Amino acid sequence: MSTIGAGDGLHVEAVELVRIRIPLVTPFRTSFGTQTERDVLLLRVIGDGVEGWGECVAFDEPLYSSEYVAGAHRVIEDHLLPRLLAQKGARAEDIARILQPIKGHNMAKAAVEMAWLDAQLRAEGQSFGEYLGATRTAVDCGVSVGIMDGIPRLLEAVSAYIDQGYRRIKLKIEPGNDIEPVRAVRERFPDIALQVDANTAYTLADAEHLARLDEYNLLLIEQPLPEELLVANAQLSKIVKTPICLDESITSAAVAAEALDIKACSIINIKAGRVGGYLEAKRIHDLCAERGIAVWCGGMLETGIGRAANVALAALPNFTLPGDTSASDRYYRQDITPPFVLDDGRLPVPTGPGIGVEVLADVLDGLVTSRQLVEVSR
Ligand code: OSB
Ligand code: MG
Repeated sequence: MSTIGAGDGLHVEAVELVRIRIPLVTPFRTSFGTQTERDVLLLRVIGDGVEGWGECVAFDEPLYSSEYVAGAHRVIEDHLLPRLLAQKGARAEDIARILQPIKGHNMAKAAVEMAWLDAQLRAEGQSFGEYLGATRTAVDCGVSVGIMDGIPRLLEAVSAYIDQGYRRIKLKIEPGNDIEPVRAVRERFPDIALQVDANTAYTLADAEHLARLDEYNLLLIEQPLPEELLVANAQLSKIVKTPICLDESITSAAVAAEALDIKACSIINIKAGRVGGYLEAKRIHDLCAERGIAVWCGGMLETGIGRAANVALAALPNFTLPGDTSASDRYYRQDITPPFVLDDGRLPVPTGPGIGVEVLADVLDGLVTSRQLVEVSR
């Protein structure tokens, strides 16, 4: 291993891996499964008189992508931290390069980079938003609505979110639960900003069926096809008029550039976890801004830790569509940070150093399922 960036970064004394179990306020059903709680891996980096937090967005099962929380935990412990801690004093900006020999595991890498970046920015007194280049003090918020048992319940849920002020509604769809729910929501709410997310549940053979969504004036169709199939998305967008937005498929700025080159999509959902960190997320934002492609900030049912960073990212200028950056109470009765509260359909961008929110130790303690301290030898 080479010695990169030795000396000018954070002097880490210890890293704690904290696992928590936190129940969702309501089950969240997508085309890939139903979530009723989150098993979240948090990283706490301690050094230079500060502590930094990172949140890993991987779920307990590899259903959204191939990563899952126990695997992320292992790869962080066995492969990522040893490489990173061998480079004394790495800066957050060096981490992607240091970890580049490790294939894949973007969510694990993103969690590590986030913790280092939070600690580094706290030590330097700068907020995530300021560091990333935020140009807004609050961000427009949408909400992702799971697949419901029947149209009446769906309309009730959508109506409640609209009453709370959400500026855009996203409906999760799957084969057999697509045209009818969209038609019902559009009929009841003719003017709302509405979009759908299939989480890879269709094939190109469904193109004509998906084209039936064109009459409902949707902002976009998110990830209709399997994640690896960029060319198929390009073909689909010739048949379906509604813009195709990619989520799962976009795993890096390089993949984003290729997807745009072949017109696989015309909008991108950016999730820092999926692309290996907030720095790569910013690169995708910048690339899309140059090419005139709108982006929006996705979500992975984050706690207040990940939410704080997401809201900062969503404050960058080319995040022109409302994000899945919903208020804390859409997910959790009691979050592990002070809650993010919707104000006129927006969330405020934290201004304090680092992610700008503090973890509520008492709440955290009540949710912990395991803690593991990795001490750094000097
Ligand atoms: O595909 O965007 C997705 C939640 C979990 C996994 C994948 C997705 C989602 C959401 C909700 O749609 C995002 C959120 O509100 O955090
Ligand atoms: Mg999605």
